Amino acid sequence: MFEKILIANRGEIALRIQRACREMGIKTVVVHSEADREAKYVKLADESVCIGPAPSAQSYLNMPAIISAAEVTDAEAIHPGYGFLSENADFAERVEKSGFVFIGPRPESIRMMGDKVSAKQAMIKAGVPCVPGSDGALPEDPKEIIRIARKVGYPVIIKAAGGGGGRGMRVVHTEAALLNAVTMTRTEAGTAFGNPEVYMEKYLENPRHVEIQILADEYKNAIWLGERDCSMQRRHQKVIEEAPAPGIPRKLIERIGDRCAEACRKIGYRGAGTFEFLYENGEFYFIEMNTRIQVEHPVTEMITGVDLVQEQIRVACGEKLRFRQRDIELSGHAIECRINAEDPFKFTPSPGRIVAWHAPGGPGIRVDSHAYAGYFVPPTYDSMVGKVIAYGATREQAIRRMQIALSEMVVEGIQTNIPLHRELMVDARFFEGGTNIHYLEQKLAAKPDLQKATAKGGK
Ligand code: MV4
Repeated sequence: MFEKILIANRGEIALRIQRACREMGIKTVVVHSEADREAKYVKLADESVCIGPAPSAQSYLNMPAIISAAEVTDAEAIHPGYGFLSENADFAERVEKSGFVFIGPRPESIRMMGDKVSAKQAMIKAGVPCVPGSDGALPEDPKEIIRIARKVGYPVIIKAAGGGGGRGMRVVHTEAALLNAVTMTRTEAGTAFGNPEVYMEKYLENPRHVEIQILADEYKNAIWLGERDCSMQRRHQKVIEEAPAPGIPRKLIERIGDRCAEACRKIGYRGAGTFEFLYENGEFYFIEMNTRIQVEHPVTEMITGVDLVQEQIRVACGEKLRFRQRDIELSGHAIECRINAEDPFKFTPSPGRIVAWHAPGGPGIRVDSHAYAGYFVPPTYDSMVGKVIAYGATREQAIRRMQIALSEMVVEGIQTNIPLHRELMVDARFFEGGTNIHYLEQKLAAKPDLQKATAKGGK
């Protein structure tokens, strides 16, 4: 096993990775920006290296600075967390060329999944069900594009090959609007991603967002660890995640999960990964694959008992997976509320000093956070200051426990979205389960005091 790992991230995930390392007896190096110098998780690490000023481009995205930090501290491997460089194939390659282990998939896998056209083609080939659409990238010929859209059927969605996570896409309802939309998406994609390639899919109007967690070693062993429902979102930012996904037939999910694991074997995937699906009218449709550990990984850990970060480290070190599919049993229900430093209903960021912090606890409650009373939330980064995860034998028990946890939690000095979570935990439609990706935005738009906020800050 590694003796020392460098953590190339910040905030709660830097602390989460540190905890995994400590449990495994691995020493940790945390790299940090000037803005994160005083954070407790930085001081908690065995070593820390300042890699630059607050802006990410000069610190958490600064590849030479991170690799130099690994060199001077004699770390053997680099864990990228999520965001920042976690899905940057060039970084993974440079880490390996410098003689370190990248704790994540091989660079070729990251590259394949980063290009949504090649990702989808690989999944079609591996037998994973995808949204009907163009075979590969759209051609130049306008007549061909019109023909493809007629075959797919309106509405269609035009997506950039280099996009993902909601960036670079456009819905088209009529043939009259088609070619202009394709041209605009191509132009934007060329500017934003350096790749003008676009593809077309049937637009699903009211899907849920359900994803499958996988783990694979470098010996073509691969397993899936249940699903997560991430439909409760606003502007592509997830707000609540849960596992299992309410009301979806187990047999169907098992079939899809097995396909995902099989796809991992076929492409020689290594590490943790997530297959993102849209789920509508009883069918799963693959859209993207994420090649990193995700924010919402704890809900999977709670229902499987598997420490995903530790397993990432083990398979990156060349160990064989310690689990077979039959060892993975899903039990109970877990819900995660992301706690953001923001206005709970206007969603404007609310950085600043936390003057009071009381984290909830008790049976089935897990809090993953780097925050504390006296912690300063920098204005420079993502507003997430932590996650509350509630586990219960049933979904009802998990919701009840989350209600209690949110009622106990105190954060003062900054605004947080805890009031929004308190409302959602008593929402009748959420309680029923199975709300789609538009539910939260529709609920917020229906609240009169929110329409003002939406009119001001909305699209
Ligand atoms: C779609 C879709 C409907 N139909 N594709 C948005 C993020 C990116 N991962 C894919 N996205 C979507 N792709 C087809 N063919 C609707 C979305 C979508 C969405 C998906 C997941 C979670 C939230 C979403 C919010 C708006 C749109």
